[in-house]
Amino acid sequence: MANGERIFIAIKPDGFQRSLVGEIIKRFEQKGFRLIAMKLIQASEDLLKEHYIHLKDRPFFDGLVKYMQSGAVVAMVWEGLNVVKTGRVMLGETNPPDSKPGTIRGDFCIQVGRNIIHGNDSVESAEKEIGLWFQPEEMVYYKSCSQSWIYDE
Ligand code: D4T
Repeated sequence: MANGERIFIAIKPDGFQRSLVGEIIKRFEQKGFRLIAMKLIQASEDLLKEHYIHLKDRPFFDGLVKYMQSGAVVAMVWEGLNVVKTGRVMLGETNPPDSKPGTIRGDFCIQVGRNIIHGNDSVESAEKEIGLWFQPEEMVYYKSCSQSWIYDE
C-alpha cells in the first residue's frame, strides 16, 4: 500500500539542456511512482541559496548556485511507498564515478558539478524542500488506475 511518502526531484539545467527530461520522468513513471506536481522554472538566487543553505560554507557553493540558476530546472514531486530510499538508489551517488550503471547518474553524467539531477536523502528534507519549491495548491491529488497492480493491498 502506498504510504504517501513524497520526494522532491529537480532535473538540473544540464539535465534539461541534454534532453534527459523524458528519460528521467520515464524511469520514475515506469517504476510505479505517482507524479503529483511538476513545473519548469528558472530558479531565483534566493531560492537556490535557501535550498543549498546546508552547503553555504563549502568552496563550491557560489558555483553551484550560479550553475543551478543558469537555465531551466524541472521541479517535481513524486509519491509512493519508500520513494525517498528508492529514488536515491535510482539517482545513484552524488559523485557520478561512484554511481552504478543503471542509475540515472551512472548512465548519463561524469562530473559532480554537472550531475544532472537532485533528489532528497531523507523524508524530512523532502518535506522541507517540497515546501520551499511548491505551494500546497500546486499538488495534484488523483487516484491512480494502476494502484492495485503496483501495490498488493
Ligand atoms: P543533490 O542536492 O544534487 O541531490 O546532491 P546530494 O544531496 O546528492 O549531495 P550534496 O547535497 O552533498 O551536494 C549538492 C550538490 O552540490 C554539487 N557538488 C557537491 C559539487 O558541485 N561539488 C562537490 O564537491 C560536491 C560534494 C553537487 C550536488
